[in-house]
Amino acid sequence: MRVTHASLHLVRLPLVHRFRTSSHAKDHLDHILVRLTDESGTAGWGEIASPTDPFYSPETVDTCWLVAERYLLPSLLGVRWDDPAEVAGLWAKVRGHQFAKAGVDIAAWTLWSLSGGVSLATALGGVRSSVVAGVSLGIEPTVDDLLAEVAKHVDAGYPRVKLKIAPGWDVEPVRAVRAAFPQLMLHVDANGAYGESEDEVAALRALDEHGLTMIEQPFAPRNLLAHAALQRDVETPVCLDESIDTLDDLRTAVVLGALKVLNIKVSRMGGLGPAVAAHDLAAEHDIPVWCGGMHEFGVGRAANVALSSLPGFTLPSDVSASDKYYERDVVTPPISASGGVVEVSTGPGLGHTVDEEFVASVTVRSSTLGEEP
Ligand code: OSB
Ligand code: MG
Repeated sequence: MRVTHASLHLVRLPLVHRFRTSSHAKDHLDHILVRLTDESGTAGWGEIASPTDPFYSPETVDTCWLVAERYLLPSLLGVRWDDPAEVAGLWAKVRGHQFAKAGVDIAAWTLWSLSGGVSLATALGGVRSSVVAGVSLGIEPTVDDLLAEVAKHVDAGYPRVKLKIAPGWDVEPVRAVRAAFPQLMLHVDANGAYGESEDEVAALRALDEHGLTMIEQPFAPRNLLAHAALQRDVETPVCLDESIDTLDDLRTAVVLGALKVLNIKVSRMGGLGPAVAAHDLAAEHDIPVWCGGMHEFGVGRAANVALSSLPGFTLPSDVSASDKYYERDVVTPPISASGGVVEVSTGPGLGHTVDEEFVASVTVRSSTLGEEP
């Protein structure tokens, strides 16, 4: 396979519901869609799902654009490769920039699976025909607003709810949601907002009595020692998200006892190949995994569903239906859920078609490289 032409499309979609985490709030998203074309004219799409600002990771939409245009696409264009697992090796010299790498890597996987007539899920080693989805709920203005949001998604059939927490918005909302939904599979995600002060650690420990499935990323990304210390003190599994960008991070975290559950994000790991490798490594250590999301548009969302069909993804993934976030998605059909379950597409490639006319209508900026096929 040889990619001869590539384009980047900065696409803006409004969110149907404002989303607040411990660090910031947003009401629309700008993601970069990546289109790779081979000699035959077949096109594969990927998505760079970086947030605009460097609050989740050091990357931003602008750094992703720069790195993709200046380093990643030039290292891929015109080069022959047989397997998309090789593609990440083409930019091995580029340190970090996982989100930018992931978007180009996804496009290479979709192009390859589409050309070969197999589904992306099959290409990745998926075994499930459907995956269980959970929802991630932001910080709401009041506990009553949060209870209404939880009720809406439980009524829609989602079996697992994750709540964003931050110091000052933790024990009280969790207690209220637990009281109203005693059986719900519930977990919390702090996006690294907690420090190691006595009060903040006490609040995290106090969550232990609410039967949570996990406490996700309470401390700063590089602070593996604090996660290990908390895990020694609580029964609730500690889950890592922002701490794990590479397989080496995961090996270190395992040795330290800093996690019992792993959130695998395609974006954070730098692509589908590295995400599958993280899944395999976690399985060797009996660590259950689930697929986290970055509010992906349909391209990245379909890739997340495909990845979630691998055997180690035994916990519900953040692969809720497109309509939780967007009125109109960039793919047809959009990703849909029924009773909290998403079907894994069996069609070639993503199994969803990019609606190029709609994409063009919501594109803010674009750029092309290589010869037109
Ligand atoms: O930590 O999982 C996170 C969104 C933006 C930044 C960080 C996170 C999230 C989510 C989104 O929780 C979950 C989803 O895409 O459904
Ligand atoms: Mg998280």
